[in-house]
Amino acid sequence: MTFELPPLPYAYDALQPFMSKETLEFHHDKHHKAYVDKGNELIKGTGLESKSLEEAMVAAFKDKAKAGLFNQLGQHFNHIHFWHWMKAGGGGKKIPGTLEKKIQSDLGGFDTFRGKFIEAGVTQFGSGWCWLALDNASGKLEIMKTPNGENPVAHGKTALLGCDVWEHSYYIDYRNARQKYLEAFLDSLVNWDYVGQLWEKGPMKIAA
Ligand code: MN3
Repeated sequence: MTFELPPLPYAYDALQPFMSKETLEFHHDKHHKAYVDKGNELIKGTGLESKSLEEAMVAAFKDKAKAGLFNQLGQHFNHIHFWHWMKAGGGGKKIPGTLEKKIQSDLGGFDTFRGKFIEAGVTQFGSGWCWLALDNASGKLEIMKTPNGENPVAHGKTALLGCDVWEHSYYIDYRNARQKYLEAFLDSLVNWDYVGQLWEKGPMKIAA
């Protein structure tokens, strides 16, 4: 398939003051677009062209010779969801349905989750992501961090919530204060309705 850059699901200035119009213009129009363009270029001739994004991404992750392609597809997948993981007036502790109880039983409650998620993001050395993931094998929630374009799906898990800790995601608004960005993400931006929808869908199992 030919990958396409989806439009932002809100206006470029919708997340201000927590994430600026300038950040979203660069992040969506330049960075996400580059992953889509490069992914479409690198997938040619690999035999993965007919696969879904998720299938091609997992297959590329398993083949070290396709590491360059994986980075682009992983980042395309991550950003498609990242835009939906935020909304104006988001954040806080209002977690939908059974997910709240699951966070309580598997992670020790919201405050512990919040602390561990921020810690994962702060301690991801260099570029990458921090995650709330569902381990498909154990059925347990876990906090993860991954480098570059990696994500829980590549590791056989389900991505429920991810935060981009590449500098391009926060440097315009927060400079080097990655922790302040992560706090703003959780306290004022997270779209828990979208996280709840992913949770209700259940394990994301991708056959490569
Ligand atoms: Mn990014």
